[in-house]
Amino acid sequence: MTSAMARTNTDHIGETSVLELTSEERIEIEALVKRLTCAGPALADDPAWQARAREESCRLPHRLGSAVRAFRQDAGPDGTLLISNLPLAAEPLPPTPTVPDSVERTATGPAAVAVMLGCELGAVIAYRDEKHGALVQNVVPVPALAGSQSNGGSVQLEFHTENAFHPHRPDFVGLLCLRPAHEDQVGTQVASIRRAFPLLDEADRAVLRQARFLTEAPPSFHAAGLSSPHPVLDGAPEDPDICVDFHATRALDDRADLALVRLREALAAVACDAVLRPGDMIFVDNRTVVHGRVAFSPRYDGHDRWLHRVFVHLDHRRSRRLRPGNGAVLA
Ligand SMILES: O=C(O)CCC(=O)C(=O)O
Ligand SMILES: [Fe+2]
Repeated sequence: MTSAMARTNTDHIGETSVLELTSEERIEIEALVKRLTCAGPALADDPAWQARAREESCRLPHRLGSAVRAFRQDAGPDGTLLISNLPLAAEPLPPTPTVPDSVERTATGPAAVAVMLGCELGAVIAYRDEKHGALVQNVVPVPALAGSQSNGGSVQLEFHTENAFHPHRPDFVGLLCLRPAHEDQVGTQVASIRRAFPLLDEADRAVLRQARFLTEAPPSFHAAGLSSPHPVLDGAPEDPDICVDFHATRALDDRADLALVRLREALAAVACDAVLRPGDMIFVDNRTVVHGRVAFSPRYDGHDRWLHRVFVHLDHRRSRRLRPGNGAVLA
């Protein structure tokens, strides 16, 4: 195990789970990928292909399976699992896309890796109103979105729970790096409420547990959405879940706003940067961790930073009402 996670605050050297695959394990995964990319119709959104990917995911290296299982049981104090040395495509990578709502429909090697690992963790799902409902989405800088609070932007992306407004938000977000940024130091930022909670006083914790906050849908969602009033901290009083988006969540009163400001400070104090390299995939526990990204300077020259993103639910059945035909896409 090595650590690619650099803490911004060295007082909080963490227990981040990092699994570096051996070259033998990488070769094992390559064989599964080969079967998935050759089998027709190799389309990531085809339920038959997804079933094959689920089947092949049972053959992932044992060490990877057990790391994922342990992470699912308890994502740990940092709530992230970084898997490195994953195989990417044998053929040269095409230019990084630059269009909004870019997705990967073809079951390419990297798409197969992202879906298989997602299947190992749970059910891979998407939302009809976001990125065309595609299971494998591209996180790439887009000229028209440069200043936006979306993954197509290049300004600092505020800490957020993924799709915080949504009652069936993902349990986990997976990000697989295909190509690093030109600057090479563009970090996905993560901050765990388990680390930040001790920094909050009891009065702020109590306010954050009350339904005194509203959250809007992110710009990537093409249908407007607004949550009902919700708490930001929920669940076990001593080990709560977090649901907040520092761009899209607003407090309903001044005291709640103050608690939100202090929560943001506490999260910033424990934040760490994960600078993903090609072949790195990070899973973020969306119940206990908020994530964001540092600002960077894309060139839009086909060699910009490129990640694949997948969403995972642990209880597929719970969203059945929203999934027509029992498919993977929530309407
Ligand atoms: O660009 C990143 O590292 C993360 C972007 C993000 O928040 C997302 O794709 O959900
Ligand atoms: Fe995100």
